[in-house]
Amino acid sequence: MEIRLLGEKIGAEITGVDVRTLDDAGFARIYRAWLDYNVVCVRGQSLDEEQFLAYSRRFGGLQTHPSKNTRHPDFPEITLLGHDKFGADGKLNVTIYRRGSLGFHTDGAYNPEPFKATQLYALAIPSRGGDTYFASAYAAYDALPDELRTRLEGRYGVYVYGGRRAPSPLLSAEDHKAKKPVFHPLFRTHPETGRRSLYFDPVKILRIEGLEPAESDAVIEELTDRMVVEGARYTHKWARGDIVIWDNRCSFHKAAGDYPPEEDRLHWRVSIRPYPLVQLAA
Ligand SMILES: O=C(O)CCC(=O)C(=O)O
Ligand SMILES: [Fe+2]
Repeated sequence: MEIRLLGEKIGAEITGVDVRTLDDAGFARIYRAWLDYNVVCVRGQSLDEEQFLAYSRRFGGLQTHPSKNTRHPDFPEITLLGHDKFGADGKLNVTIYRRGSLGFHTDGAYNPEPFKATQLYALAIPSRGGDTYFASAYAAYDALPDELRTRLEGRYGVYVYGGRRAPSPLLSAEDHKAKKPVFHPLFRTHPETGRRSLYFDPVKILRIEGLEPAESDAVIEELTDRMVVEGARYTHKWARGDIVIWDNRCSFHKAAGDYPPEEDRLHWRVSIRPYPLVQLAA
């Protein structure tokens, strides 16, 4: 197995493994690389749904995503990305095409305990475009001006699915109404690495608790500008057979949303539960 850092501080590539036959020691190396580099790509895999789920479960339990209309019909823990992009009328479904491309974000901020990780498996990749951008939330925290960090210490962001925008068509109207805003501290300590990071998602945030609306909006804007730090980024260029996992506790990501819409860009996607944490053999 070879592990190679591809990006700046984050984003590692793993080659020379078959995740179907990976032993515990091999898995521990991948898991540790993932904690160190926040985003890890295992290249060249050839998996069916059961095999993808079995490998994903090694990172923790799986959580079914709230978007029911993009669930795999036979494997509800799998969300289908890019599938059924054209409606019966032949029109491009922009919600599917642009999913994840609205802005840098972290998955599951609308949950009381957000997903620990998201993992994608690439089934089909377009001839150009369709990258995924990543940025380190540790670096974002480290780079905050002292004044801002002091002002926001102990403050909470309030999040809901869809954030300040109109309800997303990915949720039914009922499911959307049932969603209660949740609170997360803006700065958090990673439960496995002990490192501090910025926890923020401009796509799902409603407000910063305890600030007047104008100040809350201004802080949201400022954090949006500061969440992606130069020198701590990784752009993933997909190949078919890639498995990419990212850590939602310490990184941000965004789909480029720019590939030729008439081409296929298909993934299976799973969300990993926050707890219990994985215990690795020594
Ligand atoms: O399709 C991608 O590149 C990433 C989409 C995304 O944001 C996600 O799956 O959480
Ligand atoms: Fe996402």
